[in-house]
Amino acid sequence: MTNQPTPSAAPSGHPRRRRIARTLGAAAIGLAAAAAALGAGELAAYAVGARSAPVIAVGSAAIDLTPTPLKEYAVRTFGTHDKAVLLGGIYLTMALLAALAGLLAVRRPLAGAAVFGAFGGLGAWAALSRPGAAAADCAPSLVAGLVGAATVLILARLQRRTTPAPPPAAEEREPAEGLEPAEQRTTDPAPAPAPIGRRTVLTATAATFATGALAGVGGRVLTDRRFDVTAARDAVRLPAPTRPLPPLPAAVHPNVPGLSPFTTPNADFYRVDTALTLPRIDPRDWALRIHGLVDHPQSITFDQLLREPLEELDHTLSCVSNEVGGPYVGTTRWLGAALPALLRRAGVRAGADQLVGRSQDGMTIGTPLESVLDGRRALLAVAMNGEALPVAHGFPCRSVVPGFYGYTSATKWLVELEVTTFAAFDPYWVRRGWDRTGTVRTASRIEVPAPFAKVPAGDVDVAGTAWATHRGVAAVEVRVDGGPWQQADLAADAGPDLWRQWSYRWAGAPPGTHRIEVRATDAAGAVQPEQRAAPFPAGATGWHSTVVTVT
Ligand SMILES: Nc1nc2c(c(=O)[nH]1)N[C@H]1C(S)=C(S)[C@@H](COP(=O)(O)O)O[C@H]1N2
Ligand SMILES: [Mo]
Repeated sequence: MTNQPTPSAAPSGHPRRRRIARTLGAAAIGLAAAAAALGAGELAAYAVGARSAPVIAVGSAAIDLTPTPLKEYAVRTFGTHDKAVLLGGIYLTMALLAALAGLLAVRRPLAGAAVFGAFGGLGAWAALSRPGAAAADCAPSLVAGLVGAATVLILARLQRRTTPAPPPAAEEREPAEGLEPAEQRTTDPAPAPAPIGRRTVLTATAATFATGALAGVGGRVLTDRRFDVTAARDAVRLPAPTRPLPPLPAAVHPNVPGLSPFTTPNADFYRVDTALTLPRIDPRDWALRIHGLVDHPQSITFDQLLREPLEELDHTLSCVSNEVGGPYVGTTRWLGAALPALLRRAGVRAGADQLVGRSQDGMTIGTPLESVLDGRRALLAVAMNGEALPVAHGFPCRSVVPGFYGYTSATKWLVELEVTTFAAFDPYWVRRGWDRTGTVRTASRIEVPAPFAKVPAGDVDVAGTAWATHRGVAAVEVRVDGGPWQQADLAADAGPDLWRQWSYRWAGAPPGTHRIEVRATDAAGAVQPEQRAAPFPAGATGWHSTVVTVT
């Protein structure tokens, strides 16, 4: 059969090129409708709140539903970029589905619209499934679904009017041939509207896409601005601690170039959490509820918290997901109110054995209550390194309990403390199979020389950090090429809640490729085991090693 180009529409007489152009046009219609949908969703989120935006809601639900092994893989592979990778994946998937919905829509407009409706429904469900969600949170997704469906209907209708039913080429239309006349009758009631130029449709599609993208970016910017707490954070006047600590002695750091500083600058402190958008809490709206198995439930405002006696605590926080030699550990000087004093004021009842922290975004973190009350310096922290907590690290208040990984002790954006039992409640990570106690395992890492570094033969400085939080580090040993273990020089000990930095002079290093290994011994005398264990379910074990080339 021969192809008969229509007078105005075809970019060229060639059937294959015309078909490609139509296909691309249809896909573009889907993408434009998706952009319009997301733009509308972001604008609606301005009214409701950042985490109700469709992509954020779906992404947050995806994080919670991701099986633990996949989550571990993501953290291991993408590190702190895991959230960007997730969002990129969601946008890409949506773009593909939207393009397919566009292809569907030019043949069956209602089916294409239904895809967008389903998207909106999924987003609404995701938004409502978030902990503490309000009914209004589903609005941005519903708006997005409606706008997407309407847009794809309008654009698909325009597209169908560009070619007044050209006699289809056999290979082009065969499967749909039987349907075509019926369908055209239902959607294009006679008399058929005047045909319009292909260019018009293209322009409308591009304009829709641009408007949607602009609304999306603009909506996000406006929402960020509306819920911004930078000014409120800047306005926080931190009281002087009633128990100030002296500055750390310089001797805690073995002055080896390339070794990380003893105290981690706030900007470099690792961040691990499930928050796709940071909770932004104005301290004037914040209150901490202490309840559960207590005689006198409490509610404390931020001003009241700042009027409590504030203590300083130098402490090394680490993440259970940290691999051997990994970066998810940092040392900071916290400022905060003593957590045990507040719990005692509330009157902890007999039988309670778990303290559960709840964050504004619904995270739950459980700590053994006995440990919180055993005399260690557990804090409700309001500042790190002399600054109000950065928003990413829990502003305005988080808990800190030395000796535990972050996932069992360090609730950021803390709004609730519940005194309960392990039998009664499994917190977020425990429900996902992680160890319910989360005691920090002894760890040590080589930082200098860097992995695969080339160093000149002779004396080589090796240095790193080791931590066994709340037990303390008693010794660090280093060996080269599986030789005898040698004692490293430990820098000054600033306390058991802190990491300890160390150095070792490798005298007369000979040319060649060498493997350096490290292991630490905690203050109880337990030597770090050689056996490798993955972070799941209770923290990584094994010796860190690094390979260097001596030239
Ligand atoms: N609200 C909230 N608090 C949280 C988390 C979280 O996902 N949400 N993650 C925990 C984990 S796993 C760790 S390791 C620490 C990390 O704290 P940081 O990001 O300030 O380093 O926060 C803990 N507190
Ligand atoms: Mo963590």
